[in-house]
Amino acid sequence: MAAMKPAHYVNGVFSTTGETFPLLSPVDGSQVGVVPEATRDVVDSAVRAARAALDGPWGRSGVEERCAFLRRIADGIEARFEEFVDAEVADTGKPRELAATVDIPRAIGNFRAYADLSYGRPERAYPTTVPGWSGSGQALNYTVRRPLGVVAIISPWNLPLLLLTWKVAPALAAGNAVVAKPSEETPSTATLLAEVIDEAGVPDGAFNLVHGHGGAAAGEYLTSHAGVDAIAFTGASATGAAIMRNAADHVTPVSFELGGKNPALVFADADLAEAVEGTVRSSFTHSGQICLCTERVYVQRPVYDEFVRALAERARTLKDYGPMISAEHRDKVLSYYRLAVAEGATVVAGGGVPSFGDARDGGFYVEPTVLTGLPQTARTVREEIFGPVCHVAPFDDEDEAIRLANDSPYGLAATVWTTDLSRAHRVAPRVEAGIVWVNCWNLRDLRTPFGGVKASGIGREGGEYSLDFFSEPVNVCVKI
Ligand code: NAD
Ligand code: 6OD
Repeated sequence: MAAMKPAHYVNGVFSTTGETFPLLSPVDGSQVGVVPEATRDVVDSAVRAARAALDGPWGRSGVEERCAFLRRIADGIEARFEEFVDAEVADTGKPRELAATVDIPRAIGNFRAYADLSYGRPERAYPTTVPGWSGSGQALNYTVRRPLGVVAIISPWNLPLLLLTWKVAPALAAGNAVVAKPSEETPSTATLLAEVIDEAGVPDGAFNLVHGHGGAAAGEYLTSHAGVDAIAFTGASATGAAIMRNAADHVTPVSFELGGKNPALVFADADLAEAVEGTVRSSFTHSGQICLCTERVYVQRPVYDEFVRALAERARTLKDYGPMISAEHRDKVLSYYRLAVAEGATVVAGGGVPSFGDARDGGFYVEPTVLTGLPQTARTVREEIFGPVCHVAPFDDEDEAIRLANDSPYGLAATVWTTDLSRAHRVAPRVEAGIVWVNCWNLRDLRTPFGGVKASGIGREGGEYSLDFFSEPVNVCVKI
């Protein structure tokens, strides 16, 4: 595998100066590259480059031109598709099929979707008459949207390019200048993206990329910078809280996509085989390292035993799964496996570290795990683990199912499994979550609102919701 060469990209120039840290493969723990750590000066120069871009050709660009850039970026990623897949797999260890069918195609899709959505976006006009006003008393009010300015984008390691471009595409479409910082664990596809953006001819400074750690490092330098006009962040809820404290000093607006402890509600009338397969996908895809993954499963009592048996059997047969992102994250997940047992859980599948008998034994793997028997108050049931694990508990009726689903500090996503259409429509709106899937999971339409309630986030992304966040309306009133 070619060594990964992450680099900063500031004002159209790539650089790797200064201190570095090693990039490890989660598959076998080997070093696959070195990452430059951005100093406060590097971050500052990126913010200044972004500000200057707003005063230059980028700031004067029209939506047609920006949409053309977005399409060129999508084409550029497509042209280097295999390279992007290789880089995403090297950084995350995720199965190649996942990167090739989800991560990289969605990154391309994000740029194409926002090219379409922002080009077709209407502005509003209001013909106004105010009786008694001097003269005609008539005016034309029209509302135009202008970019926020310099936008900081901070992204996590689990879907590196997908989640970075999910923000970069609408931010650029709306005319902002961007300073992005990807996770320190997954810098490679972000660097390739900078290359593609450079090749697409996007004016210098419109997109800048800095690498490095979060707290007391590049992430914090960026989100506390007085020159940043807005922050779009995806990551853990605790990190969101820290960023918000820094943002408060400059009253910087934030859009937050944060953690989850997502419930699945399986009713006795569900197609059980479908519900089991759906839960296998929703709990174990990318080894549970997707914010939308199910970690709490509530099953109606008549089918509870059968569901647990079938889910555990499927969990035991899973073979081609990827590792945790790092040794530190593996240790965190394993500490929850131990905590669950200490809290009184029955481990019906997994619960440990797999043995492969090959190089993967040096990697950061944990077994897909199914737990039962814990009270709703257990930390294992309340805290986000972000690994391939779910806890299954029984319920008796609809009201109890909804009460259990909502008894959480989080509210990102939920799934409801039922063949009763009326029940689906009754239950879904009562679940405290930003996204509720009925008889499916993670089926995405990029125009729909995406985000969480409670500790799972602030605001919505997707479609016009992202374009709204990345711009602000200005009303002009012309007396006629
Ligand atoms: P994280 O919060 O540790 O890190 C995310 C990013 O924030 C990284 O780039 C990191 O360097 C940076 N960061 C960390 N501390 C910072 C600080 N003090 N100031 C500024 N930046 C800082 O999250 P993670 O471990 O990379 O990702 C996993 C978490 O992200 C989980 O909680 C998961 O649920 C959440 N997540 C949520 C969504 C969503 O859409 N709601 C999507 C993906 C991941
Ligand atoms: O599909 C998306 O648009 C999205 N934001 C997914 C987030 C997944 C979290 O890990």
